[in-house]
Amino acid sequence: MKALFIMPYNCDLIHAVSLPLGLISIGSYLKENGYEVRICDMSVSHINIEKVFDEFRPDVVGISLSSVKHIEGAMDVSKKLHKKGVPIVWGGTFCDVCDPQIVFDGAEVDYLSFCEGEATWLEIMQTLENGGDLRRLKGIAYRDDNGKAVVTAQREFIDLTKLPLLDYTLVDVKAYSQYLYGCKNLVYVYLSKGCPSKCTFCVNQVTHRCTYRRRALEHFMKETEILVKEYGVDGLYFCDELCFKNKEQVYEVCDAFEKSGLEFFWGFQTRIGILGEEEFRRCYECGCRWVDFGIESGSKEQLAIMKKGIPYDKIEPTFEICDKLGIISLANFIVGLPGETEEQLMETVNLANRIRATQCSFLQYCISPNTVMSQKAIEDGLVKNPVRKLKDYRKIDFFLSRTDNLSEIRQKELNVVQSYYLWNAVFKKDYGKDAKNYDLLFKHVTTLLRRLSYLSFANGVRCLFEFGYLGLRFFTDTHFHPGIIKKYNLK
Ligand code: B12
Repeated sequence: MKALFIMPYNCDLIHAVSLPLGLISIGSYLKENGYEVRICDMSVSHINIEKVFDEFRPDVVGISLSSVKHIEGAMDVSKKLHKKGVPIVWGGTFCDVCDPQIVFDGAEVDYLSFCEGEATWLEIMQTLENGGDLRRLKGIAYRDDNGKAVVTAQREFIDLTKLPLLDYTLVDVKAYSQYLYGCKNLVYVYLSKGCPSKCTFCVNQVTHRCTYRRRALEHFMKETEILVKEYGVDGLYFCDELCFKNKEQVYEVCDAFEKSGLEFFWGFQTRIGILGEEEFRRCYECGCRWVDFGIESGSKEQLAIMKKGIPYDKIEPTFEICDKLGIISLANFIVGLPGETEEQLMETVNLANRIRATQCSFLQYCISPNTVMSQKAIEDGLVKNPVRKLKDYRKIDFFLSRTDNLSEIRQKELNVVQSYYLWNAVFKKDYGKDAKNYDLLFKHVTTLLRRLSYLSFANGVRCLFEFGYLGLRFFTDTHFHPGIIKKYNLK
């Protein structure tokens, strides 16, 4: 029995490259259980997927959609492979939050698989092997005879410590290496899943039901050794939504890194208030060079609405600690929140100006399917153009803001605030002593050049156009709106 997994072409042409960890995890699990697996990542190389299908002759095809940016590619691949007559299954974070009926009405897909894929896939393979009915499986959706979407019972989470090591031979690891923060060969990795917080804008409440689970550190260390020794990896970007739940976990991981004697830099995402100066110092000693914080807003009212739950008085001191230790600190904000006022945006900008973050990033709020915040905005009648068709999901874009502006702030003002900080980040020279000058610019240009090397002519032109369009927008927003810059005191 064979499964072909596909990471579709990504229409976000300037995105970062990331190992398809979800597919590698499912693939490793199936391999361990005796099934044959192939992973094709169309977001990092040019692949004739029909040719691969004809050569490999899989019994089932799985397509991964981690965000709305994969919809276009997934629709295209499904259309090409559906005629081959094997079941097509979509999975990944987008599927966890989408409306299944909209997906079935818009794409040639047979099943949706929700949340974690490992156990579901094992059952898919076993069921197909025994000639059973996939519609009996938990955690999926299928079309009934009238075309109506039917969702089966929810599947329990698995014990992550029981999963096998990630089998990196399933992909070409080199294709995912990135230049970033002084690393020449950085890749994304993960040690945990989920986050116990209940932030109303986040999909975590659906995807991980506010649970937090960790993988076996021993497994993670073995994988790290393989990545460093066999693939020359020199940087690890933890893509965990919450890398450390408490201080103990920091020391546990740092001790393991130190004991391993392996050399690499690393960085992670955390919440304000979990780690103090001692923990950040220990992290730095063990190679940590950057930390990503979700601050979201400077307005206490907005933070309360979104149930962010971070101690406001610890925001500034935390960035000071990072600055003192030489850790690159990234502060992420969301602007254009439902009902957000100009005064609240000013509070956010003031906070961004006060903290000593290496980089501040402002994303524009977009309706995100199945989140508490979006549901409320829909109920409050703020959303004029709700998603009705699969293609509508593609309008969700945190940079180009193609969905309704739900705040009380003019769209132009939101654009200028966003562009201003982004422009400054990209053209920022100094990213600390361990990083390169103009580190972010370097990263974007190298990613773009690499993408151009394998894109088709049409997509290459589209990629350049999109890159140019965004660059021009950020430039004009930043240089031709002195009134807005003065009004919000952008620095
Ligand atoms: C790495 C990452 C990226 C990478 C790309 C990942 C990839 N290869 O596609 C980069 C940096 C490019 C990225 C970009 C963006 N991302 Co992102 N990203 C992540 C991140 C941090 C980790 C994903 C991961 O590898 N997890 C670990 C693996 C093991 O889990 P997994 O991927 O979920 O896979 C499991 C299941 O989903 C399922 N599964 C996965 N694929 C399949 C396929 C099949 C067939 C089946 C059955 C099951 C299945 O089984 C897997 C194993 O259990 C997640 C947050 C998170 N921690 O999950 C956000 C996340 C997926 N990203 C998100 C967003 C919003 C974005 C952006 C749109 C943000 C932006 N700045 O514009 C961009 C989109 C651009 C793009 N190119 O996709 C959101 C998605 C929200 C949503 N509603 O869809 C998330 C959930 C973060 C969040 N909390 O908001 N991202």
